[in-house]
Amino acid sequence: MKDTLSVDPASLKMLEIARERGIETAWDRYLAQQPQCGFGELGLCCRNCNMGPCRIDPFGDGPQKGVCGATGDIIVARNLLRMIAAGAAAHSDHGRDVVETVMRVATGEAKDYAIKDENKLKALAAEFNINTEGRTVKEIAKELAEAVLEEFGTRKGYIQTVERVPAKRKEIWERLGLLPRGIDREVVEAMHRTHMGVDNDPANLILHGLRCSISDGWGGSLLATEFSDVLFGTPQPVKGKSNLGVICKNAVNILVHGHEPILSEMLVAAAKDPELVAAARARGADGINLVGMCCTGNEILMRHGIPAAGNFLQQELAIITGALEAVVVDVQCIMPALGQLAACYHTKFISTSPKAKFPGAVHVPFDEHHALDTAREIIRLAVENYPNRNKDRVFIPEDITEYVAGFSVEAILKILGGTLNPLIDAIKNRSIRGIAALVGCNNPKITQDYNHLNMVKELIAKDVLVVETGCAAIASAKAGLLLPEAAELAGPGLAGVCRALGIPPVLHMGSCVDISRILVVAAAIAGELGVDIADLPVAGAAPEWVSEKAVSIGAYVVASGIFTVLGTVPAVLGSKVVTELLTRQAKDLVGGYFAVETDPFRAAELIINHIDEKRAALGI
Ligand code: SF4
Ligand code: MSK
Repeated sequence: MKDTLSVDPASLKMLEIARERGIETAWDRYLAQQPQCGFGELGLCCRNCNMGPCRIDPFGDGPQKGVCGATGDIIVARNLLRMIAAGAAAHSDHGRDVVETVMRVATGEAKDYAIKDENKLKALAAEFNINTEGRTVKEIAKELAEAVLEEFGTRKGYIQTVERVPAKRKEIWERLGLLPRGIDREVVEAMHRTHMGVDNDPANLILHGLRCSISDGWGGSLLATEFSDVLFGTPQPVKGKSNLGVICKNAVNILVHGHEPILSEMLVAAAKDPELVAAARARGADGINLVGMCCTGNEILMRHGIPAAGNFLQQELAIITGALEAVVVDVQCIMPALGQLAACYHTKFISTSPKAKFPGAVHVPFDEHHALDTAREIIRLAVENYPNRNKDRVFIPEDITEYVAGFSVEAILKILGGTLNPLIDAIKNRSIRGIAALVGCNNPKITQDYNHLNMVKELIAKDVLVVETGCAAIASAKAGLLLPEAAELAGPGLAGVCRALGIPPVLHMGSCVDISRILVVAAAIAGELGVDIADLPVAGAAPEWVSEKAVSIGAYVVASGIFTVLGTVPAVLGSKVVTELLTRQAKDLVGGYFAVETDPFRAAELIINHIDEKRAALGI
């Protein structure tokens, strides 16, 4: 659907305001980039050394080799591996930061944080063979954090958390040499292999890409999720509100954007500080209103029901409301355009991570040693900025939709009465036809939220339970699909299950790194049935994906045996060899494989056909 930029009414209103005020957004910059580089679109350009840049003519009339002799197949495979490595690095470095915070809690250096989920801490300790008997929580946390930090460069063969996969899956990975030997190691090796003159076999490059991605999905991301739960509590169902209408006309509005809950959790605490609330009131505001964006938004909505102002393409639109006193960011998916845009308003754009500085940002270094004090300082900057708001330039769309989020694995188990059996029975008796995981971003190449929402509606109407994370989940929140009442849109089987359990037909399972929660559920169902993950009536989709993290996610989901449909085209079509590998041969190798389908209705059909095939093979 190309005749409108978004199906989100709030976004459309804000785009109109942007147009009236002559403010550019990602959509304008996307248009200004047209036509985008055809070589880049096909993955056929290389600048991995200074004999280049080189490009391969896809029509066969021009050069077919780079200066070093690399063919299009080699270049496409190397570029894809580098994308996977970058995505895996982003997730896993996020994971490391959370584990390091747990370590600092254990050593008393991060006094503002505490271990909130001791049960999960102990369960993880048992997984890592750490004795918990007669030991304090801090002693256990310290030894566990040490053991887990070792996973990033482990020398013991392969990472511990791979043991969570069903035996059949592990055998496949063992046979293909895909067991990750260390989270950092696979990323480093990806960069080594793609250096000029190292790995020049497309299949060998792609196989390493799968291994590198597994080190993310079953390693760095999984650890990010588990340790966030240990520190901040494991999410349970929580109600909240979404879309740009959550920005309040009369409050000090602070938008928190990025990914790591280490910062956002402290901002949640600091925003309640009575002294700061009083300071806000003294300046004429009703109070302090913290709202989230993208995956930081997901982290705090999952644990606290903090409103989600929007998904990826709404970060600029939130500033254009003219009602944000501050945008506070840490890492990932933060457009560098925000600094210049914030300068058009009174909005302070505050960066906090030493890893992520931005033009036009005020940098307030955030570290775990003085977390709450720094969070207070940030909130104070926003409060003091409130009188600078130009009320004549405020436009806040009224769109607000309620949601229920917080479906961690533990929450799902609790709803089901402690075991997955009711879910498995519902799958067996076809009340639930299968499960589809829809994840990922928004992309200005397609109408915002259109692919997400249409896929979700098609799937639930056909009794497919949808689980979501990231910006996909926020799209559903804004459309009212995360409410139990959305069962009305589901097929009779799924609707019946939703009504019996009081759940929505679309379960919000968290942020990008929380796709590990989906993998854990899939592995547990496979384990219960005594089959491999690839045998399950389960599929994945990234209908509007953007980031390199999404490339790593797609790779580890496929490597885990799950068929995955991409809604925007990856830069691999310049290589028949790589395209065939990903869309056909991967099925024989790892069970999972990719399809690219930009039409959400056809994409849903592909998923339903796949689910039906798997059901038939299982005899259910
Ligand atoms: Fe060109 Fe080869 Fe250097 Fe890439 S590695 S820029 S293809 S010479
Ligand atoms: S924030 S990776 S735009 S989902 Fe996780 Fe959204 Fe995609 Fe970023």
